[in-house]
Amino acid sequence: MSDPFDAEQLEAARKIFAGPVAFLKSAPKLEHLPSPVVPEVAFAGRSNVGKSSLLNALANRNGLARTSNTPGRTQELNFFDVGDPLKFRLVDMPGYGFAKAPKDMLRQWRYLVNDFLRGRDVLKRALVLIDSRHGIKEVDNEILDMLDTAAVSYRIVLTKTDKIKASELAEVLERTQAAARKRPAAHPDIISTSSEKGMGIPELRAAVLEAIG
Ligand SMILES: Nc1nc2c(ncn2[C@@H]2O[C@H](COP(=O)(O)OP(=O)(O)O)[C@@H](O)[C@H]2O)c(=O)[nH]1
Ligand SMILES: [Mg+2]
Repeated sequence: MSDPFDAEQLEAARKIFAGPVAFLKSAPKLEHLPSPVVPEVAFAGRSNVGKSSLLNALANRNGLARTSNTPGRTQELNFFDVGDPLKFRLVDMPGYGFAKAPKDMLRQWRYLVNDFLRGRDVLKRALVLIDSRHGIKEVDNEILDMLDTAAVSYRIVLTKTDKIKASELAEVLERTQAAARKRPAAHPDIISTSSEKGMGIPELRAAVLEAIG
């Protein structure tokens, strides 16, 4: 499955996320970014992949990141402060890949995400969410390419694993791992999660902590 994080790492991560986690701000444009004072870990994924649910599960707080069924209209980077004193930030990146997105919106997404990935020195890692029912799709390859090109290290995280059988999960895991091994900036190990069942959440917390060093 995922990396063997030891008990100590899992406990340290649990403690941090049991403490203060608070929404800081939304940045629709790069000039609205908060000052880069602490390390950041970004979450990316296609619209409806379960990103908001996973952020809520990570922080153990229900209304932190809004969950909804209406595919993302907003093209913003959302920043969350973790720790008091502030230790690091989580960045909820705008979703992609929803049907009927106007060309303008796609262009705006591309600029915002690309500029952020290339210019953000404090960005330590990205976690790219992939729906376990589908695996990596064509729409996901663009963000993976952007991350590889910008040399931002990332990990692939499978979501909604409660929706598939164990045999299907093993199969998608293997396929996704094989794809990750071909990508220069990808971590070779995949984390399987279910926000619904709480599966993989301790490991994901540990992966965030590991990323910020
Ligand atoms: N069964 C199941 N449903 C999930 C899970 N995570 C998210 N969902 C559902 O998938 C839909 C999209 O979730 P959301 O977190 O808003 O996705 P986002 O668009 O990526 O932020 C919602 O209806 C969630 O309730 C999960 O782990 N298991
Ligand atoms: Mg969302």
